[in-house]
Amino acid sequence: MTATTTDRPAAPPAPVRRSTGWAAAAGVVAAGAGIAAAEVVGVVTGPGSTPVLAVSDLVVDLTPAWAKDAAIAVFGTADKLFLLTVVALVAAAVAAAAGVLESRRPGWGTPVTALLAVACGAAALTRPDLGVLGVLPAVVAGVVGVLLLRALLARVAPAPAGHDLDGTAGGTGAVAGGARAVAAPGDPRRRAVLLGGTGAVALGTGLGARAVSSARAGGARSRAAVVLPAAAEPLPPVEASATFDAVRGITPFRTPSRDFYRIDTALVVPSLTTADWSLRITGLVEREVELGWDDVLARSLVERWTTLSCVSNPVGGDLVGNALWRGVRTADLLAEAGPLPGADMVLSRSVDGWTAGTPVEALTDDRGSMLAVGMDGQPLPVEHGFPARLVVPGLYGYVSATKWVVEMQLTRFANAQGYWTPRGWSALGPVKISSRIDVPGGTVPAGPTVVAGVAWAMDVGVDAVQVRVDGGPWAEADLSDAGTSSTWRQWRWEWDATPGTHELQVRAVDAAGEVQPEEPAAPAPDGAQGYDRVEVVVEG
Ligand SMILES: Nc1nc2c(c(=O)[nH]1)N[C@H]1C(S)=C(S)[C@@H](COP(=O)(O)O)O[C@H]1N2
Ligand SMILES: [Mo]
Repeated sequence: MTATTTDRPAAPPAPVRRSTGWAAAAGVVAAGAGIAAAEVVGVVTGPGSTPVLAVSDLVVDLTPAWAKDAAIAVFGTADKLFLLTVVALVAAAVAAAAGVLESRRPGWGTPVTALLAVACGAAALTRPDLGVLGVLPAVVAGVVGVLLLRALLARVAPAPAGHDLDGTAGGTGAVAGGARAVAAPGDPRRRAVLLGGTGAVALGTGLGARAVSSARAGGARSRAAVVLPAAAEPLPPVEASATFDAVRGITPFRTPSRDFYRIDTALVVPSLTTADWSLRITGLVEREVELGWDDVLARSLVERWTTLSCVSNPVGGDLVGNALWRGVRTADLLAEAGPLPGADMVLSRSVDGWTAGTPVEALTDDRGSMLAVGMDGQPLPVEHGFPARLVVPGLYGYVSATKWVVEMQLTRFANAQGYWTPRGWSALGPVKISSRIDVPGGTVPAGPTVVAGVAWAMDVGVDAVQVRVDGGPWAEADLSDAGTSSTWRQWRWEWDATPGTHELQVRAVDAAGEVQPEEPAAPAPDGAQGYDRVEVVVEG
């Protein structure tokens, strides 16, 4: 719209350039209105079926490992917002081009818009959780987009020359009440009001439809109604004195649910109700099993502290959390179905189509893998998988921790792959031994200084944590009592800090005597490795 202001008052304005800006703006507004109309349809067909989300979801699926890694490295858990912004900008650019094209070659913008709509519809069809009706929003977006593009262009950037190109703002409160109110296409203010008004109505409609969609989504309401039965043998609470939580700045032993990292490919969190949900155990089994919510709660529930971590977590990163999970042992569930001898993988599937390939052994041995329904005594938060997810101690989330899980298919690694494997991540993902320095950081006064953090060596357990200053000898840190072989352990070490700049390093040793390797490795393809290093400035 800035293109409307006359840049050189002395020279007569160039008609083509002036209408180009309006045409582009009309294209963007028309596409926006189409997308908003699609959001309204999406209230019925599902929030994931609308063009913005269907396309973004597809982009997520097509994103290679390095790009995912880079996005997480730069944006952390704001990577989704980044993606949606990019998709919106690209869409706006294409829509602007369609507007300009249509204004110069009337009729040509239609096939471009239609093609875009078809592409959005096709994207929706690739979504595993949408049926054929999922294309409906794209169709509506296409129709609304084309009709509105023509209608708007006729008013703001009519093709033939010879219009009043006078740029004076003559609008005398002629707020666009309809096409007639803006009959003078030459008046920039009226054009702006028409486009701005239409855009605002579209934005309001789109956001309103989104709000209705999320209000209708039953997950949160269903979760509020859940009463979780206690575990058969509830764990005693972890005493504060068993932790190092009192150390200022240390990671608490238990990660509060609201602080628990969230990683998934879902742009709209699947919102399941316990009534909608069921889990099927299929594939290489003696008998298929299907369990509803009540069936799960009727079984004996176990409780276990488990530290969950993401393969994308860099050394020293925070894509790791520790919670008390409650659920049904996967070993028991699988036994009900009777895995056939050839099966070595469970391909677990989320309601949104995401999959993880987990060794059958990890789900049946005694490490405590479960179909979790509770986190820290509450039903799972919706974004952490309500009503049910898998939790497998010792494996990164991408090969095990399926949220909103609805199927466990017994299969073979030779025949199937989880979601991330064809995208460049290892088929197997045991969690690497790791340690992290939480405090101190930055600048500290000289003298006694607490160095502290967390370390984990999943399934084996942390036996020792060692710290060194400026590459000197390793010193033994104290370990907190809280923790098991399937959780992290907090550690602390008293350092007599001397003035100057120092580098602290940490490493863990597991109960089998394995020392955390120093050689650095990037997260892809199977997890980061190396020592966490922190530079500290000590003031004298
Ligand atoms: N349905 C679904 N489940 C998923 C994922 C996903 O993308 N979709 N991501 C996995 C990954 S990579 C990780 S690290 C964990 C993270 O679990 P959280 O978000 O509860 O911390 O979830 C796993 N489960
Ligand atoms: Mo992950």
